[in-house]
Amino acid sequence: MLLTNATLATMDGAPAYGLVGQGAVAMAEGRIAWAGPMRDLPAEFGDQETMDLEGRVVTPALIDCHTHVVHGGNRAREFEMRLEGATYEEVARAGGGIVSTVSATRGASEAELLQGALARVDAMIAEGVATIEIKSGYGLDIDTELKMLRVARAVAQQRSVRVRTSYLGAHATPPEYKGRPDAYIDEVCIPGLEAAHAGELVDAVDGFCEGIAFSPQQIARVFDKARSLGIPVKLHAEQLSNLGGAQLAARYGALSADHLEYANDEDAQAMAESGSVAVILPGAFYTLREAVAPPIAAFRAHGVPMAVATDCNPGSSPMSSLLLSMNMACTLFRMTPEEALLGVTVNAARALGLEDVGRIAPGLRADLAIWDIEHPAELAYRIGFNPLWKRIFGGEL
Ligand code: DI6
Ligand code: FE
Repeated sequence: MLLTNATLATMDGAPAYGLVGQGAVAMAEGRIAWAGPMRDLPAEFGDQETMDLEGRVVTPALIDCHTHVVHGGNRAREFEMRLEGATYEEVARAGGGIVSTVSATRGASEAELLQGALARVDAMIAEGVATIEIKSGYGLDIDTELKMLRVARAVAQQRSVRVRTSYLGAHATPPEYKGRPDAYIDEVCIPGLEAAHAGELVDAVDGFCEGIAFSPQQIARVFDKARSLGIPVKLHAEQLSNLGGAQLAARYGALSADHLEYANDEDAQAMAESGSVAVILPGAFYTLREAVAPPIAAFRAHGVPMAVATDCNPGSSPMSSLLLSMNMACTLFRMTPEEALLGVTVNAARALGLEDVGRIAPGLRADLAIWDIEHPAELAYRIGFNPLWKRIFGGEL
């Protein structure tokens, strides 16, 4: 297939979105065969099925690199409690929060979990998303963690979307281990990781390093196991306080550290040195009405690549719109629209360790989004409006 009369935002190296006016993209066997100005199109690509885009903007298909779309139940009641004055941490300490989603997830069948996840995934696909990261972490027992990861894999069977899984056994201490987080790490989290890895269910290992979750020392034990199994790591770090999670992640060469509201200049420097991506999650900041924004200027100054994701989860970010995340990243954190788009393409791919998506360049997968807009800045600019025209996944419309 050949796309012509396109405005290409290739996101491939060049500044200003890698914009190419009057562009064309040739695809073959699910890959991008050629992309550039129409006038330079090699003759060999000329005689294929052609779609005239009449100037529409083509970007790489979007990548949501941090989600918890597989979960049972919802937390609308907790939303009400927080509106009545309780904080996120108070709700969590009172047995609500993550642990209430754990009960609902344990109680749900695989089919029910899949049905719930697909509704959220469909909303993402409708906005041009073609790769989604999905975490476990609402099971907190071995069987339910494995169940969540199987459901995550099943999403990719049921829909034209690519899924990368993260094992998040170190998300919270379940009620049956209350006050014994170290025992939970030894008896459940690490054996669960081994079992999930043996079942080929794990693409990365994640953790939640926070006062209401796990200490850097506890996370380090999980990361040591990940390292011995050859699995890359990432970490929810400095979301509500600074415990040194970002620097821990950097020491393990993490793919990413995520949230980072309380990260500082030294954290940014350590992440730059390790090449870890800063995953910015404005939906959680917005929902929890946090006051401290992540140090975007420090990430920029140190050259830390920034990604943007939904964090789609029932508690702190009940949001499935990646376009809205981009808008929030700009409005709340002063990222530029170009940084936001890099954050859901190039840098989101990097946060997942993927090299074959996120840019429009020859040899990469033909995962593209075609938008009814005139300029790529419009993607971050509008609120609650979806200008997707068509999506191409592996070369298929
Ligand atoms: N940080 C978050 O924002 C989510 N998990 C995490 O570690 C929240 C999860 C939840 O509240 O259910
Ligand atoms: Fe999260």
